[in-house]
Amino acid sequence: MERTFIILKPDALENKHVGHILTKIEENGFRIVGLKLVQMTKYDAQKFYEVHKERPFYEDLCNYMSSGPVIVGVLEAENAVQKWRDLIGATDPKEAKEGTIRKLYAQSKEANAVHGSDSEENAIKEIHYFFSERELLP
Ligand code: FUP
Repeated sequence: MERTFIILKPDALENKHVGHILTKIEENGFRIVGLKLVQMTKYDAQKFYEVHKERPFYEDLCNYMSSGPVIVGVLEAENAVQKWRDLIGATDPKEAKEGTIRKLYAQSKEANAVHGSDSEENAIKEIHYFFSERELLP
């Protein structure tokens, strides 16, 4: 079984899409092994998105991700990383396929409802950034 790291972003909470997104997670056979509400500081966001620090959107993205509460979580399934990325759809909701979470609930490339790790290696790093071992189901 593989694990992936997810974030329900500030727009998902603001627009009251949390229940819909959790339903999608359950309907698609993921096991929720960690889930909690977090208010990121700007520093938290800068560290989390450090790989993007040279990109033009980095500053705005870090401000956005620390602008309100988010829900961070850990999901488990076979091929969880790819399975979650398929379910969330393209970064830009205009390009996301019908039925994907971003197509249904995202507002823009920045306020795009959810995050998902892009590799198993990054999933492990991201999980450890937000969760201690005792916060996760075995
Ligand atoms: P994704 O893996 O789909 O979340 O997308 P990326 O890793 O390419 O981008 C990371 C985050 O940067 C996205 F979730 C949203 C943000 N972003 C922007 O704000 N503007 C852009 O043009 C591209 C990405």
